[in-house]
Amino acid sequence: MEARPAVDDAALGHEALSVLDANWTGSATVPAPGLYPHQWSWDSAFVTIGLARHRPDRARAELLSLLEGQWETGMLPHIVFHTPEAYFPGPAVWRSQDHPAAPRVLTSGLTAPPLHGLALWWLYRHTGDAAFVRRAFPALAAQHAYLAGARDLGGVGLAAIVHPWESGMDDSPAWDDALAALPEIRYGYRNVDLDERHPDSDHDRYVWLALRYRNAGYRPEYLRDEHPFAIEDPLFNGIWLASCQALADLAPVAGADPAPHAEQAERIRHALLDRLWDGCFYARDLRGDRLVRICTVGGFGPLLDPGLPAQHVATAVEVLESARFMGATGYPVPSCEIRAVQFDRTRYWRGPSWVNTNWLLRHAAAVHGLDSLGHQLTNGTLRLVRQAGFRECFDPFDGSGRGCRDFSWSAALTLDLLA
Ligand code: 9WN
Repeated sequence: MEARPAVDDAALGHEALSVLDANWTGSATVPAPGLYPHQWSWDSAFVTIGLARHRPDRARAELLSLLEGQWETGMLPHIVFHTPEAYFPGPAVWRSQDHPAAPRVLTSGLTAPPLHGLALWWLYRHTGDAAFVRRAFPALAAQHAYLAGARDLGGVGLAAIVHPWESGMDDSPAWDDALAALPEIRYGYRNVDLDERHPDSDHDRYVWLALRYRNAGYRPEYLRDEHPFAIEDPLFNGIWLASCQALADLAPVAGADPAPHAEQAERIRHALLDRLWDGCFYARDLRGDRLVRICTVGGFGPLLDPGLPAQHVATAVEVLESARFMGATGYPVPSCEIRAVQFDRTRYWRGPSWVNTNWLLRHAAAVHGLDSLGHQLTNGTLRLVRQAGFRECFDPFDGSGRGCRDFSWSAALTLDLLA
């Protein structure tokens, strides 16, 4: 485990801001230098949240620059390519410029967890900037309308992800079976970028799925009728619900009607409980028509909902604090339950702890007044970054850093945790 000199709160905050300054390109914050040289959607929402108190101007600019990538359909893409920096899968894969609804800036054709409503709410809470709310609100309402229209593939009020990349938890074991059910694909090349990021994952199928969707013109009808990967994920939908509630709260500031946003949140809550709950929240594979019975950190996403019934909160928190998750590791929160055969403490979303999911759960703890859980999450996360730096993720047992260094959301959310 790497040893770092002891850092006090002020020094840690200062380091976090330096990382974010270094990762700021002049128009957006890249998730990490080198490895992720463009603007990623939910990363930007986390950066907005982290900068809200410290650099509100940059937080606003971050969100606006992401919104430049929004399609006329309302879809907010998972990557916006502001520069020609090499990255795979880049613009040549997505070909957004061929789509009539795409913006001028090049983007991917997939979306990402819709955290932006919550980020806007966070920014308003810390700045009171009503003019900015009025400016950004319509775009986020359109994003939600896109999800409710084009992505409710199960027809019950949840948004389906159509690619593992849309989940933000790319190689989570929750997608293994759905990926294994796809035809075997051999493009006959190895992609250096993807190999470095995920040495053992099934990249050919990832790329095949993306190309199928692109070749179908990114049409919602194709997603509904033909696309072979469609999953209702509790983290994606828990985040969406929180953002719907955020828009309901912000609607009066924006001069809009809160009712449709509050109703959307209700619909998501009922569907989460009806479709994804069975002792904890699981993902549902719409193509295999079954619950994916592996409990991952994503299963705690619905805790972001202040309206989640008390007995569901209590049961989910019991699982979270048990020896399946935080109760067994020295650090919060492993990305997959440790008793699962797929658990691997070294591989991205198959075991390691992440600052962003820790932060989301810490927010959820605050929403439900769970102070001791909130303190554990805050202190455990700060211990990770104090010891190992702003790494992409961390070994949940010994706290050592994994993935890339100087990772933006690790720095941004540390700023928030220190406040
Ligand atoms: C693919 C940028 C992104 C995050 C995701 C994380 C990882 C990319 C990858 O990096 O995804 O989009 O190469 O695996 O899983 O959550 O947004 O930081």
